[in-house]
Amino acid sequence: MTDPSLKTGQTPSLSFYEDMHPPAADFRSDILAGLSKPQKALPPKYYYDEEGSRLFDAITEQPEYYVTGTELELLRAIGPELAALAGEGAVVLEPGAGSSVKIRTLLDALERPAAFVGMDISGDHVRAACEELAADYPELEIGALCHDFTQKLDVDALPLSENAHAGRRVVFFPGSTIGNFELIDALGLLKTLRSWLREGDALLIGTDMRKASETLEAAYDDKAGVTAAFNLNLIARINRELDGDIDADGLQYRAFWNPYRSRVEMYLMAVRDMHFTVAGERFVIRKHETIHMENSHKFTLDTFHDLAAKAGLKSRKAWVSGREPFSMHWLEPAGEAC
Ligand code: AVJ
Repeated sequence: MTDPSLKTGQTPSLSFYEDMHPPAADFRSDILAGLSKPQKALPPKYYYDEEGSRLFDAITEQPEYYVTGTELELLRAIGPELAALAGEGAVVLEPGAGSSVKIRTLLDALERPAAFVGMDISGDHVRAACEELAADYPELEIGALCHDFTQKLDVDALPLSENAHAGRRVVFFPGSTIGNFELIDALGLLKTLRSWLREGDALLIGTDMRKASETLEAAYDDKAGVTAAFNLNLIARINRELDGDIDADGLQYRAFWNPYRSRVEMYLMAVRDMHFTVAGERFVIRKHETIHMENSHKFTLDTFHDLAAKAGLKSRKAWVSGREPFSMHWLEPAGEAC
């Protein structure tokens, strides 16, 4: 399981680095499959190449995109309550370790946390992020895992100290990333996160909430056009990496609030008929036909608690931001998942 060249001791700043060898994503076949569907669709996980990650960071700085700022503000405000719930010596695990400002806010709020374990599908990414954290938190035991959260994970088997294993586990899943998944997959992911918890452990998860459609549609289609560029960047990536010839000028970005499914849906819409080739395969998109790019589900406290309950998680405490409605949930295992 452990890459012998990366064992403890050879990575001085980290307590451990383990590569769990997540199944490699196949960009080519995923894109071709998506473009072949009757409703064309592209998987949002491919947004985040270097330029895509830069564009996403730029989205979080747009005045209309309240999500990131609101969550951070809320996390800061509830710090003392989180410290009380977690107690001393907690172990924080973060799947998709990305936003170091949020994890730092949490770690700073807690009382002498024992350990942090970052996980990401990109080994390089998680290792770099955790090493940076280790430089600033010398007291903390820090491990990095190259792991995909759809894979099995035995947290008891992680090479943490005995002291850390004894601490309360807090799985941290901020950003309303859960909202990106179809509800059935969100449920599956919650069950997976639930399976990492013992009695007394917790899942701390951020979920964006339903609000006025104007606010939502502006947040996902900012005036400066950064979200549009973020979507069109995936088209550029397909053209570059899969020898495609999609004319991005013939595609317009559209985001709308679907109240019936409680989500913002994002599309690229063709303004005229277009024929194009990707990886040697030919496609046609008709005028006004769309490519479904992404969903961002929004919850109420009740709808999220109902979903969590189906995953065997009960709410101990929820906080709602006073700015734009955004919620943080402290969930604990409740019996078995159904
Ligand atoms: C990263 C999934 C939380 O849904 O708000 C933002 C992604 N896409 N603007 C979100 C996103 C366009 C974002 N998440």
